[in-house]
Formats: sequence, structure tokens, C-alpha cells
Amino acid sequence: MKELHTRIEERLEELLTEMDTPYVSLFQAARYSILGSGKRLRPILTLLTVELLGCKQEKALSSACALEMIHTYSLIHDDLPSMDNDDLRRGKPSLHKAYPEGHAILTGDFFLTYAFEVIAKDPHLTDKQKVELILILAQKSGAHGMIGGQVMDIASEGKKITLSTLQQIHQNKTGALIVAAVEFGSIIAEASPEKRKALRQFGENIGLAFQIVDDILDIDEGKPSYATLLGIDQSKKMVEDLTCEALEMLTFCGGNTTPLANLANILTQRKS
Ligand code: GRG
Repeated sequence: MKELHTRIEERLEELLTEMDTPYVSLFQAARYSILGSGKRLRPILTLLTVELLGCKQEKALSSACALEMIHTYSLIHDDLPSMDNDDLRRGKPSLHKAYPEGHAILTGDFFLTYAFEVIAKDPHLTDKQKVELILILAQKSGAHGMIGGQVMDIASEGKKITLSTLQQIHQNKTGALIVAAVEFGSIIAEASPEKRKALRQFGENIGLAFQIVDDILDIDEGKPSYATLLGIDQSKKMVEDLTCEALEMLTFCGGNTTPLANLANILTQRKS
């Protein structure tokens, strides 16, 4: 895992080399927010998926970093005063605290657009793969994915919501990018339709389980969450069931499933 972390860090460094331009501060802010911290869950998922499917990780490394850029943009915008108004992110001042707010918004915008550029110019991919990756990334981070989930989340503030609405929020806001990470692996390694379907289900399950764990760790009585709607014990049981079903899905994939299974366990058993 540590080695994957290092490879992702090095590629992100390369992709965000400071340019001698009048807008160098954009690269500086981008590097501030993306380098040095973050669990790299989504890119690691992509790399482990391609490996399971018998393809070289190098082929997926830049696309995996593009996913991390979309994730980082979502965190930058989520932290803004007009959204969650968080002063800290990844153990240091949020981007809008370290740079002017407008600059933070533009840095998020930069990550959002640059991610697609990185995929479009990746020499390891065929044109067909690039189009498929761009489509999945746009869908999973767009209206029917992360952005739609965020809109629903904001709209539900202070209201009573049902468990099924909460599930939809979680699946879109957090789960969609996790599914995208696994789908990236399937596209790049050209998985069979059966394996792709099983891996998608694996991603959906661990995406939802990941968010339920987050709800348990960060319980806020005033906010609808699995922990407040279902209670801690039932939420933990749900995490266990989702993880168990996710691990079962891996058995349809053949190969050495241990690294992906370990990652699923790390995510769903995390304590922080
Ligand atoms: C602003 C368009 C827009 C979307 C924001 C994902 C999201 C949508 C907001 C994040 C809010 C949040 C903190 C949700 C809890 C679960 C979560 C996604 C945590 C952050 O992901 P990690 O734990 O973070 O993978 P690191 O820093 O390790 O990458």
C-alpha cells in the first residue's frame, strides 16, 4: 500500500509541476491541496483493480491521479464558507484559509478540468478507452453522481429524511466516485462484462460501507445519518454485511483478490 501511495504521489507531482507562468499561484495552490496527504483510496482502488485483472498498474496511473484530482476538487469546494465552512482539511488549513477564497474556487475548477485533460492525453490508453473513462468520470462526478448527491445533502439539512433518501445521498455523494475508481480499472484492463459487473457491485458496496463508517465515526445528532437513523449497532451490522457481500463479489474475478479484499477491510474497519 505504501509503495502505491508513493507512485501516486510521484505522478501527481509530475502532473502538477510548477509552471513559470503569470498564474503560477494556481499550481502552487493545487500542489498545496493535493500533495503530501490524503488516503488516496480512489486511485489505489483503480491500481489494485487493474492488477487483479492482470494488467500493468502503469497503464492506469495517470487516470487514477485524475480521479484523485476530482476528489480533491470536491473537498476544496465542500470546505468553502458557502458550503461546509471547514477551516481544516487533511491536517492543515483548508485551501480558502491558505489562499483567497476566489483562488480556492478556481483551484477546484482547475482540478475539475485538468482531470479530463490528463485522461485525454494519456499515451497508455486507446481512444476508445479515453472516451469510456471520460464518460464514466463525467457521469459519476456529475448530476447523477457526486454533485447531485451534494445538492440533495444540502437540501436535506435540518429536515427529517428517510433511510432510502439517505442511502441515495450517500451512494451519489461519496459512493459514485468509488464506483468510478473500480470502473476505471475494468475499462483500462478490459475486464469481461461478468467481471466488470461483479467489480461494480464490489465498488457500490464498499462505497456505501465507507460512508456509513464515516457516519459512525463522525456522529452528529443534528444531522441525518445512518448512525442517527439506524443506531450504531445496526449501522455496524450493515457495514459488516455490505463488506461481506463485496468480498463475495471478488470471487467472480479470479486472480489474487487479497490486495483488494485487504483494502475493503481497511476502509470498513477504519477507526479515523
Ligand atoms: C462540492 C461538488 C462537491 C461535492 C462535495 C465528497 C463531497 C462532495 C464532499 C465531502 C464531504 C465529506 C467530508 C464526506 C465524508 C466522506 C468523505 C468523502 C470523506 C473524504 O474522503 P477521504 O476520507 O479523504 O477519502 P482523503 O483526505 O483521505 O482523500
